[in-house]
Amino acid sequence: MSTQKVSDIIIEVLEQAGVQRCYGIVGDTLNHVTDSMSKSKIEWIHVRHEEVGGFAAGTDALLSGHLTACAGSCGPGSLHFINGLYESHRNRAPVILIASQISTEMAGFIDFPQYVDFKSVYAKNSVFCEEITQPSQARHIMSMACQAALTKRGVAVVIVPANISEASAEAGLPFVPRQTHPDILPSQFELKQIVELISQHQKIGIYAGAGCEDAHDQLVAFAEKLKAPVAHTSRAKDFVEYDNPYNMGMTGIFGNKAGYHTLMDCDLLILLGADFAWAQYYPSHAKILQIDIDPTHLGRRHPITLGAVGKISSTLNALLPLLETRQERAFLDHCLELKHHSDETRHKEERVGKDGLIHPQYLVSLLNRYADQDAIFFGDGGSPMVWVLRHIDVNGKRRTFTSLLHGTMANAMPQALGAQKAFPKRQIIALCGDGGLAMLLGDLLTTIQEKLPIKIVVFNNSSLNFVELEQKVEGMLDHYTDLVNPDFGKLASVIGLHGQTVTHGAGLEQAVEQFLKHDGPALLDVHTNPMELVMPPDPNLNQVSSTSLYAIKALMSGRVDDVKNLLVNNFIK
Ligand SMILES: Cc1ncc(C[n+]2csc(CCOP(=O)(O)OP(=O)(O)O)c2C)c(N)n1
Ligand SMILES: [Mg+2]
Repeated sequence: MSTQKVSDIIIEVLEQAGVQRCYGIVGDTLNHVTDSMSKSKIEWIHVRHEEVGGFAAGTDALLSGHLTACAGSCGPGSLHFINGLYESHRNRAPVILIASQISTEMAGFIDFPQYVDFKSVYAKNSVFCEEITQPSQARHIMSMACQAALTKRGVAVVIVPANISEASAEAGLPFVPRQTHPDILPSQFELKQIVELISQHQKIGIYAGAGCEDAHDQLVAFAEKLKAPVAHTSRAKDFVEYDNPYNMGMTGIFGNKAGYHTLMDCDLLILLGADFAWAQYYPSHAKILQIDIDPTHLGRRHPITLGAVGKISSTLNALLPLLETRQERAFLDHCLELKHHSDETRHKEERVGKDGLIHPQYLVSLLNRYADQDAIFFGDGGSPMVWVLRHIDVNGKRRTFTSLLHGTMANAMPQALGAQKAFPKRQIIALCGDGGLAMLLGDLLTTIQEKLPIKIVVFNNSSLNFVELEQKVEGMLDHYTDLVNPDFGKLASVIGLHGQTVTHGAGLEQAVEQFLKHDGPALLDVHTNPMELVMPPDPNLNQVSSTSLYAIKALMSGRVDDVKNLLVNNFIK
């Protein structure tokens, strides 16, 4: 009977499932797998920290549409992926981790060095998590892992002990990973119920989520028929914001008044593929209709009146012919007026401050102006994500990514690496916090080694600013948020990137323009104003009075200038 080495089977199944790239760091327990991979078409991307590989693989998978792999050595090696893979899993990216393990005769045996129980680490953060304990299981387990990642959309983990990967397996049943693309629609009865509920309401608000990917035209036609304002979640920005006269932007703490009132003042709220978590931003009096591809999402964030399961584009296609075109647009016009005011305020913020002070909004408006029309932007958890969502305009080709489901720091540069791998010719821009970039700084070296010409902008505010501002808004004095930074521009130059540091608003426009044109990896370190509050759309009295409380405490401890700057920058405009 013919036999095949398990490591060769692993790589063969990965190729059958469409894997083109694998991110990781080698190690002894992984050697047979990497040896087999080196003879395949799969490209190995050598990162400096596995967490970076976990972030990069997820973005690569989401942008390329292909299953993407990570692989690590036993113990600390495969453990290090955890935060990047948490992010990727939450973003529903099809990724497979080959977590190599110490040989089975030692595994789990009285705390053998480097043994980590990967099942207990990854089981809850994956769509599949199994160990190959017999060579004969390899093809079956690998096929089901790839299939789960592709169809359930998330991270699959296969644990492979070193002695298993080098063993030979007899040819067994020819399992292969399968992927299908079913169209899912509510039943005819449910469609009728939806139409009836819509017909009973006048002030309709639409809240569009990431489920609206591929549904832009249907969504605009739906809003047009109902004369309904459309608010969107952060993850739906790229699919909803452009060419849409009904777009109101976002609600929630990063949103604006138009988005907020679209949800709060309607009498029927229609959730389309939206799973926004914050209950305080849902209306208390309105009826809620929810359509989502995932049945478990129905009513999980807020009680609803009616729910249906369906792909948003197909469901809207089915609903559109059943709906009358409305003429009444008072609610829409009110929201449009609010949107107009929010846009004006937004543009007013995009300026150089007194004495050349660089407002982060100004920096992002320049990136917005000079970036390519199909650029891909990444914002670090922290304040950069807010500026990306508010000040980058999309157009159907640009993409924006922020970490809002996992809410992690340090995602932007690693995710940009993965995006540049998926799209070598597109302009990839990472907007990084000074705290975020420093967290995974070692992988700046990956831009050189892997020849990835990403553009990195550092929002250098010498602080963990998002948290500092949270502390102030809660009326506390800020603690433990200071950062003592190097000159990031010089640091980048030393390791081989194009690096520049800008401290004054006067030279910023030219610097941004040239930096974006640079042919190779580049880093622009920009000293930005640390006193920029991220105000929610309807700041309630509580927050304003808490900020005043901070002001009183800061004054009492002699921090007069801090208070003055905070007031001037945020309240006296
Ligand atoms: C891995 C991780 N650690 C800590 C936090 C808590 N946190 C959220 S934002 C933030 C500050 C980010 O600072 P920086 O990257 O400098 O960006 P800034 O807000 O200053 O622009 C912190 C500490 C987190 N979200 N993720
Ligand atoms: Mg910072």
